[in-house]
Amino acid sequence: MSDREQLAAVAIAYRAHFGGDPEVTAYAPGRVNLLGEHTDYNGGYVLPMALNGLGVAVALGRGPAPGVVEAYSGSLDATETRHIGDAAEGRWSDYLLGSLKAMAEAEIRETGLSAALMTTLPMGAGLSSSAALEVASLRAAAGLFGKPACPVEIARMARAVENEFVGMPCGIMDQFASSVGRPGEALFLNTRTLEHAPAPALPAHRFVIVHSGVSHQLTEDGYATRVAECRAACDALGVDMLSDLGPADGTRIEALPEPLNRRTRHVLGDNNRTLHGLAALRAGDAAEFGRLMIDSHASQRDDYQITVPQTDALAEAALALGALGARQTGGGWGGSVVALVAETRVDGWIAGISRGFPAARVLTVT
Ligand code: GAF
Repeated sequence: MSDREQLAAVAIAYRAHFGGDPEVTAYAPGRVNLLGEHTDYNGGYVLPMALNGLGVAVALGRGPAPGVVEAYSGSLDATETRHIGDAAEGRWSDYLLGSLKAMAEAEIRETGLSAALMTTLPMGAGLSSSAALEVASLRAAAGLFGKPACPVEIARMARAVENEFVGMPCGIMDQFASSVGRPGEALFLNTRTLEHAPAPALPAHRFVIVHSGVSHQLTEDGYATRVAECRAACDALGVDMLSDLGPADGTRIEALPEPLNRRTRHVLGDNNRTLHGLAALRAGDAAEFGRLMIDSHASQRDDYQITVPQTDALAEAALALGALGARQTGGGWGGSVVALVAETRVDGWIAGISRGFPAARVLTVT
């Protein structure tokens, strides 16, 4: 579905549920991350790409009552009624409530808000469905109340919603890619300075995204444990962020206790791979980019320990079927694998994956 079709669909869902037209609609895309996993909360580099046709649309109108946010998901056909004073409760409407409140708390207290959402992003696919919901909600609320909506500022606000309201200690990659990225174009981002630049596509090659069928849930413990391990490694090494470390620190890193040595090795390795990946994209070197993806998957599996047997098997089969590179993408513990495939081989490659992995689903080719 195009952005325009998703906006039309959410307006229809709003009308069907609330009985009138929305005052405003907004859309934000999901993302696939091509290189640089778990580097963002360590002040490192990332290389995500906002997705074409996979995202979240939000429709808003005033009412039903002061202080109330009535949230309707047209995708789930479910309603959740929330109050402005509510804390996060582990529900899908947390992302909506937190974002609307961040942009327009005073206005919600005065008039309340009716919100509908429609998503084409499967939850738990590692493609940033929550960031897209936050960014779309912030854009919609900014539009409704005539507030500024600078994309970098929206990304910062969305991350704050996730960190402070939802309670998920993520970095800024997902929200930045959703708010600032252009669908279909890779975006190189320095998460420490927020300097960013679009990266060129690889001629005659495509990225294919395959959902492994194992849905991850980042609010579970694993992600926060990795963030805490990185913090512990920083404390042990006397640095603010792992990206402060350089080649001269190799011996000190290897002397860290398990698993802090592995975690640090992964973060610094993926950080370097992201820089090299940018150079490979700029040079049009698909083979090199593929090698970096392969190394990144191995590092996620062996050092960061965030892959699952299904994504390991998919990444391996992807290569056996002729992909130049393949890796698990996103927060980890399942979700999607992204593979780099020569354009002429994409159809056969997809057929091979579909035969070998009935539980997997090809979500998009970009
Ligand atoms: C999740 C987080 F939300 C991101 O901030 C990032 O850390 C990613 O996992 C791993 O690279 O998507």
